[in-house]
Amino acid sequence: MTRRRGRDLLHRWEGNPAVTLQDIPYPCNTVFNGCPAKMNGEYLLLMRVEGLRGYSFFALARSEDGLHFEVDERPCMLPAKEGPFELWEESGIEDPRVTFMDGFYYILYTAVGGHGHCIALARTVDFQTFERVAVVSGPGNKDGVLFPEKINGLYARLDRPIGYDIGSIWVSYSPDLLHWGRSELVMTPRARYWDSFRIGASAPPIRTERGWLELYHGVKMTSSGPVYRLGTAMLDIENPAKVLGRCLEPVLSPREEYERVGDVGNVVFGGGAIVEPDGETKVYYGAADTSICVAIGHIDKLIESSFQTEGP
Ligand code: BMA
Repeated sequence: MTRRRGRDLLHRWEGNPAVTLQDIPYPCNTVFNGCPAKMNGEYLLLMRVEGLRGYSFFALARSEDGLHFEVDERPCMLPAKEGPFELWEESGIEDPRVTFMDGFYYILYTAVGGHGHCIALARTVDFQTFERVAVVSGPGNKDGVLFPEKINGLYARLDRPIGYDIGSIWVSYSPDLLHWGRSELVMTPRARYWDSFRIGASAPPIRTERGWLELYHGVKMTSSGPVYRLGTAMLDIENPAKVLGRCLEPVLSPREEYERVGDVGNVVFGGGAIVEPDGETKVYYGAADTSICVAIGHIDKLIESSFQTEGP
């Protein structure tokens, strides 16, 4: 008997979408994507929301089970209206990615200013007040994710500079989180594949016994526009520029109506994951730039997917 394969390795939560515009207690345009964190046993989701004035800011949702969320009464972080960050954030802040390290929740996010997209770093201990640390890239860079520990004595991040119009994933290092360098190429788009047009890190890297598991987004350009999917790669623990494995097949593709249709259709845009003690992994993703959804898999299967070699 032929084995019938699942449509995707990750299984959608049947209650999807988890957060939509209707869940936001104030007027706004849309909900894009979010990154999860756990604090004192509570699940938090730091979300990119677009307000009526057309720029994005961050809002916080809370949950006891990581599935049913309630959104706080007010946005938690707005674009800076004064000081050195004002210029960098004049058109909004986007795509926050949270990493817990040394007692702080660090947030790499995209600062959208008059000169383009830059990566900025903020930190918080309570998700109520956020301290801006620094703008940590020049314009033309985004999709920054911080590793949860130092590598060979240095902080490390993945990011996505655009060179010759090609978006690839790079790694950079820093002694103090402020000064970054020693940049190396990690992965490029692959001609013809689901990730042929552009790629970027989606979730902060997850330490596993086989290496750093990276959930990344890949874009394929079609005659009716881009399709955003989610895939896996495995990076060497000591040297993340070394790719040990990379999926051939995405682990999540836009198939449901809420992923196909919305402000930007055909988008599943990963934001982060929570690995539970039993290995169950909840992946949070933006669907069609209109809601935030949850897809669930086992960490072992995700690891396995990053070493996939079979398939025509
Ligand atoms: C990226 C970001 C995301 C968005 C995605 C798909 O560049 O702007 O927030 O979900 O595009 O439109």
